[in-house]
Amino acid sequence: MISHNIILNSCSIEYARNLLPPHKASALFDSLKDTLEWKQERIKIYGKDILSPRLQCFYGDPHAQYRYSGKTFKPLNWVPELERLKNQLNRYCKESFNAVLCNFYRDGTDSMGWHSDNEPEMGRDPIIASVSLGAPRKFALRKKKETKQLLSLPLEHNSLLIMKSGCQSNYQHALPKTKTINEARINLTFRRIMY
Ligand SMILES: O=C(O)CCC(=O)C(=O)O
Repeated sequence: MISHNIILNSCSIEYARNLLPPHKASALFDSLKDTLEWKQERIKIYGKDILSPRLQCFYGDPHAQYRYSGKTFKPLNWVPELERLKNQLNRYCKESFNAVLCNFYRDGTDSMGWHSDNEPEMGRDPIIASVSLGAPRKFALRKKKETKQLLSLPLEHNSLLIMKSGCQSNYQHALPKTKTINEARINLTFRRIMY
């Protein structure tokens, strides 16, 4: 795995390609697509109840409960593939992730809006490890309280993005819609929930 560090003013990011051997990454995409308990949630954005523009599910240790967009996510029990990946990432990042929020983008019209992962149950300025499988999509970054986008990083199949110190406290990220993508993508964001 070859990784690159991106250091911005008050935030650091690591991006690595080839997280898994190629045949394992493709098999993992197929298996997670077919076996995880994907749901299209109703979420609250600016006080409005809308259908989320992606499918989601949340796995983790039994008490690693997570509140997000006005909803409480109770973790489903780890499945072996996610638990193995969590253990691998804990070793690589020297972290103790205990939950993973899984996102399924059916095609380029699915997306995630601007936000920071700054829920209090993750503590101040958490580290988040984000695994991408399937269609390539662009990850956008901007400073909090500013509208100018600073970075558009292509997240390839079988890659790992680690959002390190400063990313959640000083910046926001998004996964914008992309008209040219017709294929699905899975994103797994490993987090440490404190309880
Ligand atoms: O799909 C992605 O790469 C972004 C996911 C994300 O921002 C999140 O789960 O908080």
